[in-house]
Amino acid sequence: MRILFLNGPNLNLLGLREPDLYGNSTLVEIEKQVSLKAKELDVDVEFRQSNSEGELITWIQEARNNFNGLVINAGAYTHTSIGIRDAITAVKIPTVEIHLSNIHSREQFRHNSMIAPVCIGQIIGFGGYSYVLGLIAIYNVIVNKSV
Ligand code: CA2
Repeated sequence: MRILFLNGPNLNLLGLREPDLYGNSTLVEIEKQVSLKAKELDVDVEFRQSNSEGELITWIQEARNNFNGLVINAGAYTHTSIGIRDAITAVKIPTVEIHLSNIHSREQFRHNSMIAPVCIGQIIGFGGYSYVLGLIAIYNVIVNKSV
């Protein structure tokens, strides 16, 4: 099983700025935690980050032939991007939306997710552990689908 983790804008700054909001862990440290769980589950994981909406859309399109599932923290594009939503719809691979913070306890403009309706579900508010939970969630969806 192959799972693609996508990260949107500014998530490359994790652990380096705004630790009160997003914690002290860098994206690389979070990825290490995910990789440990992935090994346990015998899953291959790949991590990518981009500040560009178009690049994220291209990666989602390409995932169709190469991955069984997608876990995405689209960052600020979560709240604005019809393009990312349309790409997820088009590829038809199971997708889990994740966030470090609880977007519902923050500013009003973060409450709406453009991509939520086309994802299986959301995991939000657990800091870096949202990524590990995202892996467990997508794994369960794919395994249960194939039984
Ligand atoms: O809570 C999340 O995971 C978010 O996707 C993070 C996004 C935010 O726009 C979403 O509303 C919720 C922001 C990511 C920016 O990350 C930074 C990390 C360190 C310093 C500055 C930004």
